[in-house]
Amino acid sequence: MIPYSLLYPITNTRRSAVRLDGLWRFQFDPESRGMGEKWQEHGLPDSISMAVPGSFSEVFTETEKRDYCGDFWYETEFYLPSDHAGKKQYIRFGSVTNRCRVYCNGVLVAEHEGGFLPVVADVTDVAAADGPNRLVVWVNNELNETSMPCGAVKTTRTGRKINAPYFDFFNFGGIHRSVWLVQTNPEAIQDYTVDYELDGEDALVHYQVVTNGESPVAVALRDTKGQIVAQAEGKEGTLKVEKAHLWKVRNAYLYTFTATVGTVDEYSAKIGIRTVEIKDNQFWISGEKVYLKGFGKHEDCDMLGKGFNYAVAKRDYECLKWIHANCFRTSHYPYAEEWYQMADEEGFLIIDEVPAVGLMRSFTNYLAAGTGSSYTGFFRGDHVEKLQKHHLQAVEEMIIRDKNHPSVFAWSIFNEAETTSPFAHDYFAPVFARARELDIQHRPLTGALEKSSGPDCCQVYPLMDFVCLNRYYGWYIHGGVMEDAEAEFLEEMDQWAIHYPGHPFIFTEYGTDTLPEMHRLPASMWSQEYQDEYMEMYAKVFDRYPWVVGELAWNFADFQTGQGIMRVGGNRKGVFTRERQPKQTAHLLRRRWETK
Ligand code: CKX
Repeated sequence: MIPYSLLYPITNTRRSAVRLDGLWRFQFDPESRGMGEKWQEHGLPDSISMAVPGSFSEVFTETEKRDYCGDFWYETEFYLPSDHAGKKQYIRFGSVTNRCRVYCNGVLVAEHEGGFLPVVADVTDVAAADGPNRLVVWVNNELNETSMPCGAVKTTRTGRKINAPYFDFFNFGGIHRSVWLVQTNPEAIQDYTVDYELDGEDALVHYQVVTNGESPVAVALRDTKGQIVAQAEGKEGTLKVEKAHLWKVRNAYLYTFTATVGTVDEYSAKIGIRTVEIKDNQFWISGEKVYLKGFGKHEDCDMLGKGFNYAVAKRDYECLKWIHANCFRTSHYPYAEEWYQMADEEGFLIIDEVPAVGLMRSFTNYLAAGTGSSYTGFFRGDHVEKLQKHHLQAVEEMIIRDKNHPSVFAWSIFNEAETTSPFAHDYFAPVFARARELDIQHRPLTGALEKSSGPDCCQVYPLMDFVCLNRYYGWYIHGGVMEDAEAEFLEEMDQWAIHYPGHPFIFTEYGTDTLPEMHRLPASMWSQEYQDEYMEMYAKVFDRYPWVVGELAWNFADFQTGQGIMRVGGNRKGVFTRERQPKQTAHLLRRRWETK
C-alpha cells in the first residue's frame, strides 16, 4: 500500500494547506550532471524562472526547449507556518510528469514514478524552523516501455534526445498541478472511504476512516444547509440518512462528510449518495437509467499545456453543459483532482482512466490502431514485469485518490492496448483483479478497445463489465466513402452482438479531424460538413443497437500532439477548438443530446 496519505489538502482548525504555486527556478540538465554536482543540495546553478503549475514545452519559443527530453530541475523555498512546533509537515504535488525525486534541504524526501498522480514528501525532520527551506525537484520525462504511458526515446543526428510516444498527445512535462505545504498533527486522518446502500427513501452510508493513532473517531454528515443529518462514532460504521437526497446525473446533491479524531484532526469533504448498477444492458445511477453523452477529453490548453487552471476547467464545464453532455472519460490518465470536485458539483459522470496508453509498439498508433493492423508482440519480453508493476501502482493510486467522488462511476484500465494475444490476457487479468479488490463500491471496470481488438480475437473484453469501443470507420478506414464505412461498421456491430451479448457497450472514441475554417460542399474529409455527416452516420448506427448505451465523441477539444503528416497543429478532432469555441458539429450534437 502507498506509504502516505493521498487526501486532498484542506485547511481547518486542526490542519492547514498552503499553495506553493508561482514562479519557481528551472533548469534543463541534458547531460544529467545535476545529481553528481549536487544541485539537490546547493540549488540550480544557472536557472531561469518557470510557472508552476504549467508545462515547460508550451511556453518556450525554441524547438530544442519545446521538445526537450531528459532530466530537468525545479527549485523554490518555503517557510514553515509559525505554529509548526510538534506538527508534521508534508509537501504535496498534485503530479510531476513523468517521474521525480524531491529533495528538501538536500535530503531525498520522495521519489515517484508516473506523471499523473500525487507525490507526497514528509519534510518534518528536514525542514528548519527558521527557514528558508530549499525544495529541489529532479524530474525526468523520458518514455520507455515500462513507463505509464509507453514510448521510446530517439536520438537525432546531432545527439539531441527526443521522446517518441506510442500515443497521440504531446508528452508535456513539468509540475502540472498545485504544490502544497500541508501541516497536520502527528496523529491524523490518513484516508476515508464511503459506500452506499439505499433503503427505501433512506440511505445507509457505510464509512471507514483510517488514522495513524488510537484517538476516538467521530463522523458527521451535513446537508447543504449545514444541518447534521447523521452521526456515528468509531473508525468504521454506518450513517443512516433519512429521506436521503440522492446524487443524480446533472442533478447533484452533495453532503459534507466530516471525520474528527479526538482534538487532533478533522477532515471534511463533499460526498454524493448514489448507486451504480449495470442491469438489462444499461447503466443505472441512483436507480435511474442513464445514456452517456459526452467526450473523451484531454488536459490540454494553449500556453498551459497540461497545467491545471480553474478558468479553463470552468469554461470546459460550461461548454459541456451547453451541449447537453453528462459524461466524460479522463483519457488517457487521471486528471487534476479539481476536475472531479467540479464534476461532483455539476453532476457529471466520469470514466476515470489509468495512464495505460501506448501499450502497443507504434510511433503512429492512430494509423496502426485505426486500421486494425497493430500486432507487435507487446506483452512478451523483459519489460512486461516492470510495466505491470507500474500499472498496478497507478491503478492503486488512482482508486485510492478518486474513490469517494460520486462523479466517478467506472474505472478504465487501459486505452487501446494490444489485446489479441493470450499474453495480453495474462497481463491484464491481475490488473483488473486488483482494481476490483481495491474499490469497495464495486464500480464497473472497462478498457477502451481499438479496431484490432475485434469481437473474434480480443482476449481482454471478457474481463470487462462494459465494453468501450474506439472506432474510426469513415476516417482511418474508408475515409471519404461513408457508405462503405457504415457497412463495415454494421458488420462489426453484428459480430459483437453474437460474441458478447448481455453487456453494455459505449463508444469512447469516434471522430474526424476537422479544420474550423474549412467548409466543403459536397462534404470532404477535414471539412465541417464532413464531421457532421460522420456524426450523423454514427448516431444512426448507435440508435440501431439497444445495448449501445453511450457515446463519448473524440475529442472534446482540439489538442496538442507530436508533429506528423496527419496532424495539422495537433489533433483536430475536437468538437470544440483548442480555444473552446464550437465547431459546426457541436450544434448538431447539441440538438441530438438535448433529447437523447
Ligand atoms: N485513439 C485509431 C487514441 C487517441 C487518438 C485517436 C486519434 C486514436 C485513434 C486510434 O489518443 O488521439 O487518432 O485521433
